[in-house]
Amino acid sequence: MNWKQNWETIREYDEIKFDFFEGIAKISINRPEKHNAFTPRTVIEMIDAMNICRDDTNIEVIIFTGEGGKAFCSGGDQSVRGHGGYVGKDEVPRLNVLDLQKQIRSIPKVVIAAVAGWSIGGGHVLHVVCDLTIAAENAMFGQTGPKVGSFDGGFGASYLARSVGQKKAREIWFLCDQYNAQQALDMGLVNTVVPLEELEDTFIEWAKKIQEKSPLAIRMLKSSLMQNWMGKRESRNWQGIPHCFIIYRMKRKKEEMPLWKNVNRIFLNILSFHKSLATKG
Ligand code: 2NE
Repeated sequence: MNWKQNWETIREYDEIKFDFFEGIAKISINRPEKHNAFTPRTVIEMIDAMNICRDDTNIEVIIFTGEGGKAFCSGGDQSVRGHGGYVGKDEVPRLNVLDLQKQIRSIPKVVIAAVAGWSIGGGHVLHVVCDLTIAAENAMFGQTGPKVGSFDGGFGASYLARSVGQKKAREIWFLCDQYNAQQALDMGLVNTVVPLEELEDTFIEWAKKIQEKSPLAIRMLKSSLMQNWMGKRESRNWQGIPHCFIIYRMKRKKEEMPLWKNVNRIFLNILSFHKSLATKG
């Protein structure tokens, strides 16, 4: 499967592609010969690309995908599993895929998984933690961890259960069955299913719809939806730090979209009203 748009390379990597098109960044695992299984290097590269996405104000929406059209990602590369875990070329046994998952959850921009072919094991968890999933008709989903003596007890279990319910999540993990795109749609695992040749058009169309909206409203909503899912203590951290920072920034640097200036002003007025009540009380 070749991409149709004229994507411009943001940075060259060994195991991923990192491209840009009209405000959209595309992070694509580039190991089609292994169904895009990830090694420690792949994860390091994806984390680096995500850091760039966070800081670059030209990047508004992020797409996670895989090269080749036959796999989104088949999880951890089993051929580099050693005694201490997954071992990279630097011989350090670690994978750090949880760091990447946390980054996807916390980045204040929408992350869309565009899934063609296999989304399996740790590759399945990657799409689960993305904000939205667009599946091509050839997509196949499932967990395989228990078959290879592995599991994801973090987002891979708890957030999956939030998405599809406890019974279904247990079925997915305990039976290690595979589900096609329609089954995934029926259980609420993905947002939509499209023909493979329409996958890129669809994720660009969805990204454009998001780009038209207030970035402040979108980032606040992403953060709020996360809090609905997190424990109270963790949630307070999320609520306080990024929101205060955003408001500070908005005060200093006027929001670029004129339409939303008023929304920000109203929001700040409400905050100062609450503050004045607290002072009076
Ligand atoms: C994905 C699946 C079901 C596809 O099957 P099929 O028959 O369409 O393809 P095939 O022939 O199995 O795969 C094509 C090539 O890709 C390699 C295969 O070994 C094969 O290579 P060659 O024989 O042609 O040289 N390949 C595929 N997946 C790979 C992988 N994960 N690591 C290394 N090489 C891989 C089928 O390929 C499959 O079941 N793959 C294994 C899925 C798996 O077990 N993933 C790891 C789960 S654990 C995990 O990801 C994890 C975790 O549990 C916790 C934390 C972090 C990660």
